[in-house]
Amino acid sequence: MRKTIIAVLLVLFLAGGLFAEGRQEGAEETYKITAGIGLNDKSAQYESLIYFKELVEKESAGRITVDVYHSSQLGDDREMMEALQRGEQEMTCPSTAPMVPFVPEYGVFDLPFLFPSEAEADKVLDSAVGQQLLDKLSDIGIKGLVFWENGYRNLTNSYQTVRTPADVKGMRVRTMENPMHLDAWRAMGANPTPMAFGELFSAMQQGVVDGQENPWGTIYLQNFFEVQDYATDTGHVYSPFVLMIAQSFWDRLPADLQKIVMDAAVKSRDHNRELNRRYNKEYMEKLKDVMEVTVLTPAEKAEFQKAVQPVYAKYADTIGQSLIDDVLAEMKK
Ligand code: KDG
Repeated sequence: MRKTIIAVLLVLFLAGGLFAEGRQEGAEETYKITAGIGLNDKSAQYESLIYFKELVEKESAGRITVDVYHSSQLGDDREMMEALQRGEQEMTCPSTAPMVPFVPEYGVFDLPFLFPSEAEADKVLDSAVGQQLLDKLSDIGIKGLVFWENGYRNLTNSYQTVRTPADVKGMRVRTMENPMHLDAWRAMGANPTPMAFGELFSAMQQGVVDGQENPWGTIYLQNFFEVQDYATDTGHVYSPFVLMIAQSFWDRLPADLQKIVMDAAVKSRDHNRELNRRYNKEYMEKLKDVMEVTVLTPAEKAEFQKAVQPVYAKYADTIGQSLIDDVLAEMKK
């Protein structure tokens, strides 16, 4: 009798071990990445995620599958980051601006007119300073993989040509959910209001806001020109994206699969920047056919730059002056 009980316990123990692993002996465990983004399925962001998916699925020979959801189907940037923290979603790719409530240091990228060119942005984002910022995400249960690009943001509005800060006086401009963006637009004289991306189109359509700011590709591909007649190349801030994965998921991945995901992330970064830059150029041209696009002279742009200067002093402490200095030094290298 005793022997039978021991034998039964042994069988149960071994079976339990197999079930806990979630696989049959001899078969390899498979993993699923559910990835969500805010932009639609025409965006460079979506195409880059598909590129990442195809690479990972091919290189892992099907051990990892990636399911992609666009157009905020899984929630807005903040909600998706929270889902990553809870381990309920594996991947997302927010702009850095709505990440600031999670990690204040990301505010460094919200400093208006920080990066004079995309090349300088790449230099900083791919440097040790950029890596430190990606690593900071582990404090909040997220693994930062690489920086993708959203791009330089430009103002659109529904009622008039904008050439000077005086032209935005009182304009109800939607911004991302970020205090520095609100302050920058207040400093320019506008009446900004923060809002998740998924609510923006109908807010413009219903006249809840007069304007918004986003890269050219987004303005075109999200059909914003249907509800906005005027655009100005303010280029007031360069908006990076961060491709990120739930830390709890990452920690469960075997080392060989972590390498496949990381390698694909790096490849997707280069692909994304190339594609996004091409799209932003092409779609700016296309927008000229469907709305009035104003290109500022350097002197006119300088007016906007001057108007937002107070933001630098106000946020130096929150971001950390030494981080700002590191970013500026990296840019000059
Ligand atoms: O997935 C990214 C989008 O949700 C969002 O970050 C796009 O730039 C954006 C905005 O204006 O909210």
